[in-house]
Amino acid sequence: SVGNTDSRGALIVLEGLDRCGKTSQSGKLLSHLEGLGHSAELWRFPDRTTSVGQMISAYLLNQSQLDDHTIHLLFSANRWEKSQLYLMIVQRQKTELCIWHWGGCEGYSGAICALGSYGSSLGVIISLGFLEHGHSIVCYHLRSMMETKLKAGTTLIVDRYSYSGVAFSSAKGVDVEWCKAPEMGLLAPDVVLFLDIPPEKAAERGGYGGERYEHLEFQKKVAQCYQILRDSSWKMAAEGIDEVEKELHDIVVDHVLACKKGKPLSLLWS
Ligand code: Z5A
Repeated sequence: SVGNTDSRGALIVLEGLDRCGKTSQSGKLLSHLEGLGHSAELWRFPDRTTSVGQMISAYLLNQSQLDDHTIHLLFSANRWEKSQLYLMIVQRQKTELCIWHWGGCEGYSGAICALGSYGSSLGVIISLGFLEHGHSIVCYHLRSMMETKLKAGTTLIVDRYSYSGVAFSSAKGVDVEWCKAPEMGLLAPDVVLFLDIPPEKAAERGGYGGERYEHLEFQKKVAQCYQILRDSSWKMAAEGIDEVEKELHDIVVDHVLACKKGKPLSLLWS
């Protein structure tokens, strides 16, 4: 497990085939939790806003070609970059760009960790610390970090996670254990909500767009790979949009309350 057993937010992951309804249900879950007064946020992978995410997006849109192993590692890197905290400091005199990793910046790491949950005020305090030590700061950028958010009490509803990474790459023939390896050490979800619909039915919903994996034959292979990955802890939901919504509400609220009571965080596949 990671850290202590203080109250925290829950890590909720939605998985399934293309068009299974993850995006629709994620939005409904967010409204439901906020309506109950819980702090919650929506995340999705791939996060196409980062530089790694832009490479992934170009690949999915068939604008670039990448080896299957390479794109798998990029999807994984896209999760790692969102799980870590980076502080980017530009030193004016040396015109040098330094990127300090969370905890890896000697002398400041204690302060950074101690202030981990104070959001944007943290950036101001760290900036002042650097100024005191003779640095001239032009700008800083603080990436949100999964663990920090959870420990600050925010529940994260995540549309696709490592299971998509393994299911989609292994459907192309990449070894499952090889696919899991770069995901090890990321935070394990508190619950995986699998929207389980037949690939043929998913294909009928709103039609597929033009992205790389949006083909029925490939989605059938992905469905088989999800069967290998899933375990008894996964919660399955399959029926109409309103029924799925009701089913997920109760499951999610139970997990949010368990995490508020101090369920420890754990790591994926470790
Ligand atoms: N990928 C990967 O290879 N490796 C990785 O590590 C990760 C991802 C993270 C991009 O994902 C691709 O990246 C994805 C996996 C791969 N490729 N595929 N396939 P994305 O997130 O950009 O795309 P997506 O996950 O496939 O999302 P989507 O197309 O937006 O589908 P969705 O979110 O699951 O569905 P939706 O938008 O909520 O609903 C689709 C339609 O169905 C819509 O018209 C709804 O109104 C309707 N709907 C939803 N639920 C229902 C029910 N219950 N009944 C009837 N109709 C419904």
